[in-house]
Amino acid sequence: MTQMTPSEAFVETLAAQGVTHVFGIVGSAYMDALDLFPAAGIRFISVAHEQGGGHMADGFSRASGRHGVCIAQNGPGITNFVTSIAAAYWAHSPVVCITPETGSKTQGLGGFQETEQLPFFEKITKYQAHVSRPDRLAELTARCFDRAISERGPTQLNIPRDHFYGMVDIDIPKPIRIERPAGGPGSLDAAADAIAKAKFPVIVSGGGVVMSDGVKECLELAEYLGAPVVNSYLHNDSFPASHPLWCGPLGYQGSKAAMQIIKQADVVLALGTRLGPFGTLPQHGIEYWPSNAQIIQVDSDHRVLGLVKQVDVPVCGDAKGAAREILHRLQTGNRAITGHGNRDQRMAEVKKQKDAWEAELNTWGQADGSPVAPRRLLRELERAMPKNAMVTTDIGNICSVSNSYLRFEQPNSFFAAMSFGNCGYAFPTAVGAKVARPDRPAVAYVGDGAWGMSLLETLTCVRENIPTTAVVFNNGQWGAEKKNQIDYYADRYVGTNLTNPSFAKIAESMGARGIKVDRPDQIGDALKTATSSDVCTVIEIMATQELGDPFRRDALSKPKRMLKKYAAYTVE
Ligand SMILES: Cc1ncc(C[n+]2csc(CCOP(=O)(O)OP(=O)(O)O)c2C)c(N)n1
Ligand SMILES: [Mg+2]
Repeated sequence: MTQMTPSEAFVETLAAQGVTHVFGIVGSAYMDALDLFPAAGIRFISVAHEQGGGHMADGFSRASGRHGVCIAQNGPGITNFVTSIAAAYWAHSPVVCITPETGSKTQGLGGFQETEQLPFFEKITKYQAHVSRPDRLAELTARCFDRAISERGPTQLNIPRDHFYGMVDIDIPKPIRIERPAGGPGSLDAAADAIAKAKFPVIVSGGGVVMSDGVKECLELAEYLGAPVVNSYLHNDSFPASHPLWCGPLGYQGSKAAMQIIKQADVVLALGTRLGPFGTLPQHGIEYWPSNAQIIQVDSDHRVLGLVKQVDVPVCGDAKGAAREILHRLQTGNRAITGHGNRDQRMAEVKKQKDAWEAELNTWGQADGSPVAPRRLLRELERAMPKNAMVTTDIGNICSVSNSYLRFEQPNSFFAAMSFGNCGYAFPTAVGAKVARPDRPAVAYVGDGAWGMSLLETLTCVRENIPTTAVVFNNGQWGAEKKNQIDYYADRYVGTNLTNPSFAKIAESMGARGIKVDRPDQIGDALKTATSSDVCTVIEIMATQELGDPFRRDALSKPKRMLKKYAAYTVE
């Protein structure tokens, strides 16, 4: 045991857990520890808004596979984290949210910046630790880091501010990193049996494949079987897009080829995916989920097995290990592989569906003109995107349509707002990703409405020298929501039109580079300039108001009104 102050114990524990960056806004509540960050080898990245700091921790984690860490002042600094921690929860990001709290001696008296900080995060964290005594600060700090990684999600470390002071005798805990099992041998055998008998096996490659570093294992299994691979919703980086077996992403604005292929499956191997309800809804008018197929679902979290879709073979295991074990069983057991007999037909079908989808994408909404049509600008961006880029996407109509135009060769490249779906996610997440991987371009796709929520983090990029690229789609509307007013509310626009300033000029006045683009032929050059630059760049693309399919056709219906006053508001 060594004698030290709790602040020293805290920063020493962070360092022992491999922490190199912490995102947040300075506050007196933890200044005694913050003072030691530089000496402990930790860079404190000072952000513009704590929500941005939480998203940056998320982006840092998703790009690096390591913890993301954020910290703020008790009370309002902490409540500002709530949205970003909820987003990180649904992105399965191991973010440690450090929440210094009002002093234990005055808790409950209603002093300055006091609020109960644990309830806000109760349903959006995997674990919450409250530091009840200074001599437990190191222990509980370490536990938050261990559990964030092993349970794949955010954890909260709540520290009464007076517990940074005093003197303790402790040992700094060693990090606990568990080896994830591939799954039980019985369920892996059953999975191999079902796959061996499949005439048309299809693999859904999910986020778990990325998180377990299992793309290689997924690819080897797919190649051995000649099984087409579709990405689960918003995990477009879970299989190399140039591979002949790749069919593209399922879900909202996903690939018609992927949908037409999985529709034909008699056995589906859902690898590292919870098969979330939003990500498996019918799209493009295609009911693609093969309800008569046998479904094998592999996930390291037993709670999501069979939760949304009926499954025949649940495997509680790591995606990488399970793919390797299933392949091993197929290669070395006595099972005849039915799918080997018709591999060529399957490959021909994959090629046919992909060619048809590409042909459609090449003509759909590709008009020349100024302002630029959404599908055209997305195709131009896709063509100019550096191969090693990391791309984040926001929630909005154009961002969602981008799902069809974002293809990746390597994992840890695509960080969408996932199922929490908050506007304002993409840009700070790209900033965090850029901090984690300064060697790779980081590009955020953001609608103009969502840009209003997130543009302030341009300040962070300038102040902290983080050369992130934001591509802002200026269509003068909260387009995704306006689409509902068009489809369901007889074009009555309440709150969906936006009057905008020049976002390029705002960027310039913040000290970043601003590029305004209003013709298709300028887009590629602008993106290349931005992504090869060492300053934060905001590309403002003037876009038409054209809108793609709505998000929630499943949840809306034509309005009925009963009161005379509102009779004109009924839509037949
Ligand atoms: C924090 C938050 N507030 C509101 C919404 C509801 N919402 C979903 S999409 C959207 C419109 C997005 O508009 P914009 O960013 O301009 O992109 P566009 O749809 O025009 O491409 C809104 C308001 C949300 N998802 N998140
Ligand atoms: Mg918009």
